[in-house]
Amino acid sequence: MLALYYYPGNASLLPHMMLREIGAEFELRLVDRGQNVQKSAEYLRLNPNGRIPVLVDGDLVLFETAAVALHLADKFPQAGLAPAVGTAERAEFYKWMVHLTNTPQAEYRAWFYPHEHVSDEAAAPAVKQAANERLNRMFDVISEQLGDRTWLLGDRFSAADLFLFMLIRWGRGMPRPPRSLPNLNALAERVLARPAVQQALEAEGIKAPVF
Ligand SMILES: N[C@@H](CCC(=O)N[C@@H](CS)C(=O)NCC(=O)O)C(=O)O
Repeated sequence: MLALYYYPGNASLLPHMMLREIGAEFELRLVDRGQNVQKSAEYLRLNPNGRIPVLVDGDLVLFETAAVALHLADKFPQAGLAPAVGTAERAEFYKWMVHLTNTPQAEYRAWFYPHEHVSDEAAAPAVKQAANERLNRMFDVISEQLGDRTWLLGDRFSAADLFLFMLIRWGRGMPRPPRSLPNLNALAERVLARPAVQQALEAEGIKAPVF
């Protein structure tokens, strides 16, 4: 049995969209951030970092979004969310999954949680501003790499596109939202048009404008 611990629009959206693409049976379990449930003793037993998401797959309890995504891609190869192991395409897929998780996703922590990066609260706005500038440069590079290709891997859709879509969405409140880069906007529109993505957004209560 698969269960995904989620909060609407959080990093759990990536595995959620994947589960819908796969057509797997799964249970969605809300982690009520309004009540800080991600820091409760019960949740900390699943993820000692107190962060969302967690995937439970039978006896397996997995945290880290990218690890969850790679596991789902491997467990359901018929869904085609990752290229075959050992191919050059698979290597490119790893590159994007790792880059997206350890570069823009990690940088968003500073944008959304600047207070975690300062000992003096007065410095938080400067941290946020610097995160904004770094994120802009990261999205410039991703946009340039994507070019006018349909997906990050070229003609082939993969979980990396869902990941990028989620990160583009997170930036909708930034001074220069990632969607203002035409290549990124085009990719996000393509992802948004997918029925599985529509289902995931609807289940999480996410309404237009999505990004
Ligand atoms: N590296 C972690 C980061 C997860 C993360 O930062 N999740 C956010 C939501 S998008 C969260 O749990 N925030 C609540 C908190 O930190 O208390 C992952 O990818 O799973």
